[in-house]
Amino acid sequence: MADCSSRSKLVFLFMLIFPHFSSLSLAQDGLVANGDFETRPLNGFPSEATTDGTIEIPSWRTNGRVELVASGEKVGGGIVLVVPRGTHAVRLGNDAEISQELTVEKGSSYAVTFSAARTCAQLESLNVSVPPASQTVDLQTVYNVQGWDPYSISFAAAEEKVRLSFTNPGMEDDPECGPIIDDIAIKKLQVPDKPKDNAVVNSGFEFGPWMFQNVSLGVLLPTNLDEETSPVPGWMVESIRAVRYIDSNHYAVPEGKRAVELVSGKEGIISQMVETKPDKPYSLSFSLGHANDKCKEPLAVMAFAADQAQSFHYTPDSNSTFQTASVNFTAKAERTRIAFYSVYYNTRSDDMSSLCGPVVDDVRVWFSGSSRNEVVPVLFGIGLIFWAYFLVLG
Ligand SMILES: *[C@@H]1O[C@H](CO)[C@@H](O)[C@H](O)[C@H]1NC(C)=O
Ligand SMILES: *[C@@H]1O[C@H](CO)[C@@H](O)[C@H](O)[C@H]1NC(C)=O
Ligand SMILES: *[C@@H]1O[C@H](CO)[C@@H](O)[C@H](O)[C@H]1NC(C)=O
Ligand SMILES: *[C@@H]1O[C@H](CO)[C@@H](O)[C@H](O)[C@H]1NC(C)=O
Ligand SMILES: [Ca+2]
Repeated sequence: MADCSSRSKLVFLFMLIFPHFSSLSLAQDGLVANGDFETRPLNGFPSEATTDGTIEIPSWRTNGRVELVASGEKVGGGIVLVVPRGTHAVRLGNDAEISQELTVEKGSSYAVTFSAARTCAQLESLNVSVPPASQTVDLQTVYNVQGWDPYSISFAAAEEKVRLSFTNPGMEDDPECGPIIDDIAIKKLQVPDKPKDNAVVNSGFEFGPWMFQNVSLGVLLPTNLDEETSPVPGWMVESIRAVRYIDSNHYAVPEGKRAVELVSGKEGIISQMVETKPDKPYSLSFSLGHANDKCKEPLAVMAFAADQAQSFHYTPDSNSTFQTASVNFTAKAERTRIAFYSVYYNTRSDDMSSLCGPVVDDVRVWFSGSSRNEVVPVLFGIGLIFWAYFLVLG
């Protein structure tokens, strides 16, 4: 009897604790479960050829032709598969999908970082979705001579449990074609404070997606027109091609630990809508730098603020990797668009094919009118209050 009741107490306790357990196991920043596809399936990796049966990929749900591939493997046309990191990755055939459920904080925004490579077809793309949101990431442009790149997209968590899925929407003739993905990581995005003396949010690009310490390729930010959910809060990528988010571990960064490198010429535009007062004078300033990635000069950016557009060539002082540039403008509305693109299409001087470009960081917009007009009425007001005070006392 005593045994039985203590057991039911235990079960009851367990039931009390368990819901807490599940809400506690929030997705941590970094790789998702088996996000690098290096966890050995129960019946071995396909390359070990121990069985003919279908291979389950631990922690992932699959649909359609999803294959675990190993580095050095070849596909139809003799193309050697590129595996971003480690030994294994997955390849998605036509319409194939992999997905994983994540426990997240409802209402928060998250960035998803993943590495992707296209195989044989030119027009490969990936549909990354966290319902109800989805985004198609174009893999046509190979930004890097290594043949793969990390990308980041973001989503706002509508529920506590969300399903992150990657689909190949392609319909290629060759079933052996289809994108390869690897290193899937997540990071909860913090909302940057609004600085008092600067209208630009996340002005130094310090808030952004997960970056792997030992990956030197930065993270590409593809088209993102939704300023509310951006992997780099506050900033939008308005163009069809990407800009690169870079870190100070591997690149020269003008301020802090992060910045953006404009790698897509006029087709890679990063922008922000900043709060302004109509008809008031403002200044926009920013750091224009070289990423120290063997990018072949000349480097130049076009900077936009309201109706002003001005290009700046990178000509730093001898010892510096960046300089400061500024544009004066008059705001026309409550919100003013500031934007940057690279004037040139640059490549690295060592491999002549990896895309690179000027670095932008530390972007500031401030009211530049004479402050006297603002201060005098305030002082005058304070004076009046003093007068009234003495009059009442007297
Ligand atoms: C991407 O996938 C999601 C979920 O599978 C789907 O709802 C959405 O329509 C797809 N988007 C595109 C552009 O194919
Ligand atoms: C990157 O670092 C992790 C741990 O810090 C290590 O397990 C992994 O092998 C490294 N990858 C490469 C390509 O160096
Ligand atoms: C550049 O750096 C060197 C060594 O750090 C220093 O001696 C030199 O004065 C610097 N030149 C300028 C123009 O700052
Ligand atoms: C911008 O305006 C300020 C005065 O508000 C002036 O000192 C500065 O030289 C101007 N800068 C440019 C680049 O015109
Ligand atoms: Ca920075």
